[in-house]
Amino acid sequence: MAPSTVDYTLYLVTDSTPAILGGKDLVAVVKAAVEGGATIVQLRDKTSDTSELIQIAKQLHQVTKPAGVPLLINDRVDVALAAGVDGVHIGQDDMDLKSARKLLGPGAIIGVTANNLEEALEAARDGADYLGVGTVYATPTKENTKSIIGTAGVQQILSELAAQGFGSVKTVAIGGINAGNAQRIMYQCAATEKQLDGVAVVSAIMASHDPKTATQNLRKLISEPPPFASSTSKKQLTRNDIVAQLPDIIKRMAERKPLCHNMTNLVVQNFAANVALAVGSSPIMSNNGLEAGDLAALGGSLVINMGTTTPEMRSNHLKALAAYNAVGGPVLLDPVGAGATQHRKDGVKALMAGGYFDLIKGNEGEIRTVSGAQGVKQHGVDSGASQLTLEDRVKLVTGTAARERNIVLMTGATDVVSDGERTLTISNGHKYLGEITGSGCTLGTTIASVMAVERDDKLLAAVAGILMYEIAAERAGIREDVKGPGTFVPAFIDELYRVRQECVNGDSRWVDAVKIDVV
Ligand code: 3NM
Repeated sequence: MAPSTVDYTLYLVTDSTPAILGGKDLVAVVKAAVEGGATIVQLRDKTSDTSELIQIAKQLHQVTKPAGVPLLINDRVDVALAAGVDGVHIGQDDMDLKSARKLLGPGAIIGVTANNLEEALEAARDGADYLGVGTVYATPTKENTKSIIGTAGVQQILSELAAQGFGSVKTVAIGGINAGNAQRIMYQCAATEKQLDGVAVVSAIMASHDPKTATQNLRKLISEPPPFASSTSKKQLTRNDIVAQLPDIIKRMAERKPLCHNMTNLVVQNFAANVALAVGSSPIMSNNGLEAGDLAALGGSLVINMGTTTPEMRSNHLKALAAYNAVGGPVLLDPVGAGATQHRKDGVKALMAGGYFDLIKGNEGEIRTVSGAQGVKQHGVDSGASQLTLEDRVKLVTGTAARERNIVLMTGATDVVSDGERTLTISNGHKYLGEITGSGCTLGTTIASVMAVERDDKLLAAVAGILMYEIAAERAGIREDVKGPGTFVPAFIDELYRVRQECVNGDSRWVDAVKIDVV
């Protein structure tokens, strides 16, 4: 098979260890996977003798060849030659690519493991047919991997390959990929101009008790956009468009009264539930991941707020995230105090590796942590003084949203919100929002409430939620009965309720206060 015609969509890497293969027969598993739709197979066996390996390779080749599925051998050029298979996969510590090519010839398929940009560029330069890019996520299958690079690391490699003229080298992501994340990885890694050609898995197929069904399921998932993908193209937003649509969006939310599921911190649970009621959604404050599946089926949205975090909460968050992702229910991440402690920094990574967030909102320190910036030091949950210019904030928010293929909101005196293509700044709000607890958290509740209903354009939904919230705060802040933060809170809840009622009654004068700029 000519290397250029290989289909890398679903790449099976074998593993014969008892922990993965169990009592199953290797050849039978590969046969089932090929029947299920694996498009390329690599025999990876670090323990068998050379003669045994050649035997196994020949047996596997009898299964893969008739199906037109290439078979490669991990590391062992000699075994590939002896068994007459299609090529090899070489790791960074194996024989070098040029020597392998000399021995195998131009018709062989040769792939290389690339854990970072330098390795990827070198392999592409030396003529690799494909790169196994990873380790995407931590995996017990290969514990001594050099580093976990996440989807962000894969994307960085993809865009640099394209930028440096290696757009034609094929790429598969590897490490911790399974039915729960394959679709999201393909989706998020399609954000750059160079897309992934497929995913490589070991345990997701080799450890399955039904490898054929597991393979079929993975193939199906990879071929379809994930449930949370936006189906419509992104229309350019102007200030006038937004202002014109705002009252109707809030009205639709109030009439639909969507469920807004809040997994939030101990400090703001009551306040967040009252804000949800005021804006017109139906709050449920369940922190139990085991009931998230039932709740996700009700068509609402989810807020995951990392405040007052514990290890148990993280596991509940991950369960709920998976449940909402599976049905495309919008999920908002509020990485409260993300840069404050190591547990929270790890938490952000674990949550972003565990699922897709339609929107991530945070203050400057939190969004910098989400973006992967090193050395962010947050004191508690406050952002502290801004360290970035507005231009830098715009760049960071737009870049992070483009990378994650979602919406990112950085709050501040001027909020910056973007879906990676369209970026807006909003300067509404009142200083008392900074003097009460939970104003950031309940902004998340408000935005999630709108996103539950306004799913086609989630950026527009976010903007509507922010404006409703911040203009209600302005109205509350200037009321005569408001003397300070204490009297502000009930007045603010009243004003959220009044804005919503005005929208329902067709009174849209409140939008005159909108302070928004399209970047
Ligand atoms: N190579 P699973 S990770 C074989 O990062 C291999 O280069 C990796 O196993 C790399 O699909 C890995 O079970 C194991 O997570 C992947």
